Amino acid sequence: MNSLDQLASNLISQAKADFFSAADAAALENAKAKFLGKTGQITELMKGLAKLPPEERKAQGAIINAIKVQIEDLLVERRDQLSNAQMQLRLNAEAIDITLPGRGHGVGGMHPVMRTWERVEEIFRSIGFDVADGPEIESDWTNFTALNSPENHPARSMQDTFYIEGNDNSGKALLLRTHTSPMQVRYARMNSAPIKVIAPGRTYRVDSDATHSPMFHQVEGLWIAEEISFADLKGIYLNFVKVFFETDDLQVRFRPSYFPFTEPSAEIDIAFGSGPLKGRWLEVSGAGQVHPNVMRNMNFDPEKYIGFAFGSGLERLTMLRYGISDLRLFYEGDLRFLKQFS
Ligand code: 2NL
Repeated sequence: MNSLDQLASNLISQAKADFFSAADAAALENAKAKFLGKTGQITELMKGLAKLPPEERKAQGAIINAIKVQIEDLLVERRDQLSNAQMQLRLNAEAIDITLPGRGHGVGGMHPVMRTWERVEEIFRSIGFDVADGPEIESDWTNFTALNSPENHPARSMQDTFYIEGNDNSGKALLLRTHTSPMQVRYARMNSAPIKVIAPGRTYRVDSDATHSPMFHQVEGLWIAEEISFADLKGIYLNFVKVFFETDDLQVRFRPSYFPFTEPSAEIDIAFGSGPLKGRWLEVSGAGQVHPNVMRNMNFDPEKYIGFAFGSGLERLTMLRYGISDLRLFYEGDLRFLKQFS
């Protein structure tokens, strides 16, 4: 064996020992530098070729190159080994037990206020009322003017109503509806008598405390016909609360009140004959005979037709039905509360 062959076999066994004792990728790269780096042994041998006479250079060059290729192969082999080991560690650490049962999908439930909304629709549909749905962004005219709200009424102020920046196509102010009455105005203007409609939906007012939310739900009812009276309205409302609260042991009373859109106006109170709220008069709705100005704005002749209207808060009805004492529970999204209704 000549000296170069000896050197070759030494270098290769040394590289093999160094590479395979390197514990990780960083140690392996250090070991690599010893042989293949700028000042590594192979590189030094290559440099030495320049000093040789041309006839020896070719043969020696080929041998050094062969050593280099073998060392590079060893390097690649160890790199693969280390990265496979690394991968195996990760796979073990991140192992998942595919025999475990799935987590499943939680069953969603309906929000208690939505339950009330659906119940109210169902009850009024069952006695021939239509259900109207419409925009939450309304014009000042349908929300206030058509409903006989005086131009300087406090409800119209920025303090009480959410106004939308900018105007509609005809330059009129836009706002978030403060009640669902504007939908009834739209409905009445599009239909002819007799009219029996409810308008449930979201409404908005600048108001936020323990008993007021800036967004709340309302249901309004409108009944326009030729020969109807407060007695008919009372009958319909009594039927509604009896079905809604699932009891016949219930009284209804109308108490004089004031609204700009009705004349005369009343508050509707109910009293349960049994249960935790027994004997207490509870306000559940505002109501009244639709004001002649409002009848005209809905294109009905107030001399020919009579209109009755009422408005109730869906949150209020829900609280009474389930015995909920704090309005804020509806908007907090706390599952401990919500799950009780699903
Ligand atoms: C309340 C008061 C009320 C109405 C709503 C109404 C609708 C039209 C015409 C006339 Cl289109 N009136 N709605 C009437 C009286 C009272 O609600 O405090 N609700 C919670």
